[in-house]
Amino acid sequence: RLALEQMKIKDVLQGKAGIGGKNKKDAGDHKFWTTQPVPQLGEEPPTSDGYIEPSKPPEEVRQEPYPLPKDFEWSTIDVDDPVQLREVYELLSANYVEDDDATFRFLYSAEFLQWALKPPGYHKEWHIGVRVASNKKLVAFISGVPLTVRVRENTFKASEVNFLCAHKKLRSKRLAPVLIKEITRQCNLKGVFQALYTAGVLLPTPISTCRYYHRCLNIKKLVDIGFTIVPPTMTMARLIRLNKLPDIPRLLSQGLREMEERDIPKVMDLYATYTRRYDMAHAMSREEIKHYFTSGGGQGPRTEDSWKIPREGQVVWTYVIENPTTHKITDFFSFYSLPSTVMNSSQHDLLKAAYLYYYATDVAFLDRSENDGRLKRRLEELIGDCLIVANQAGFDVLNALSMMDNVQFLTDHRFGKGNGMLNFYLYNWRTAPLAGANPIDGVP
Ligand code: MYA
Repeated sequence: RLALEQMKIKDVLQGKAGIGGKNKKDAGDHKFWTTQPVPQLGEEPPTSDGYIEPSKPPEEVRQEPYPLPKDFEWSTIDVDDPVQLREVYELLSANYVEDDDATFRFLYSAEFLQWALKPPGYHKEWHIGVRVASNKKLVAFISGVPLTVRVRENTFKASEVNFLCAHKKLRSKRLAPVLIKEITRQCNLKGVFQALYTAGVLLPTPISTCRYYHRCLNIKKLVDIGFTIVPPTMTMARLIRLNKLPDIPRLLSQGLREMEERDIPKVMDLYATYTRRYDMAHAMSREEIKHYFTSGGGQGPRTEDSWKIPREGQVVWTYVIENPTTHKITDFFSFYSLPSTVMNSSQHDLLKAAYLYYYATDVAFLDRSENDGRLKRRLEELIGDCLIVANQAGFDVLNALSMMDNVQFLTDHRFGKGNGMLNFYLYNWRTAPLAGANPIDGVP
């Protein structure tokens, strides 16, 4: 454990650039963000929750798109058109988030983009591109998708903003503020006045900051590409042995299997009850449960041993535990695939990363007296199988954030501390900083 903690684990993910040093600006330096309805840096935490600016009636929302620098034009992207989806894929694969020393860059697959951009109720107007007027080349993008979010005791409609990207040749030209204003306008036109988003950079003002943790699976490859190192006190062989996982999930006999459509109502109940533990959660409808847990590329027929069969283009993996006697769904876990391009390795060009997504267990609903230690043990069992499945599916690493109940199993399952941080933000909503269910390392 100690050795693992001493390893240098690369910062990969939306964690990207850390929040420290070079990203830090004084509050007054944020020419754009000081004009926006967000809590400003250094402000006292609010004593009550609520919007910052009131919603407007539709006729008061600006009707014309914001002006772009000359030579550029707006373009609504139709992600159902394979040509346009490919354009977004290509823009992001060459220009999206990189780690601090430009070793890894996210490589969202076309299947992932479809999954992320087309949840139930999505609006095509919230998939916004910028093209060069003369040759129509796509050079910038921003997206929003609708969701219902609960923050403490308030539940409201919002937009989750993601995939903000400007071509490398168009950086530092104040294009990002125009993209953000345009997505805001498009959300407002649909009656949505709140948003949530995450970023590695420090902006005014995070409601929470999480750290990335990484569980190495394919040790040799991760060492080869500089994602991690063999600590001086160890050998490669020993490191591989220490991180070796069983081939077969342990919970098969308890009813572990891939989630199927018939499980949707039960998973929905379990998800809804479990996420009440948290101060902030995505309130998911039945259709959203179906979308986020059972769709995305590569979904196929479920068979008894389908956990062994890698499916081309699969985005999300969800497993349930169905009690063989009562047929109750007692637990589930999920993860999604988000590879990164390895930029300067002669041996490998792709880091196959899985990201821990949602999980829940009904052990959490036991009385506190009965629960003692059981929740931690159950989560360890579930995530243990999650690691086995991810490893069998060919992933090199499983990433997780210091959020939800993750601190209960990160250390025991040999997750190493990454240097990436992810800041969570709310637009036009005030709330005191969220402590998360379990603070870790002094990071809320
Ligand atoms: S996070 C992922 C962001 N993408 C990347 O990191 C990909 C690689 N980088 C780039 O493509 C560019 O560097 C981007 C900035 C496009 C990010 N979030 O145009 P500029 C502010 C918010 O000259 P550039 C994600 O997708 C910056 O502080 N603001 O800068 C979630 C400065 O403002 P201020 C950012 O580097 C996105 C201004 O932009 C970010 O050429 C959520 C400079 O503009 C950032 N990640 O381009 C967006 N980076 O002077 C907010 C820089 O004030 C959504 N800036 O400091 C808000 C909710 C909207 C909807 C509301 C509905 C009601």
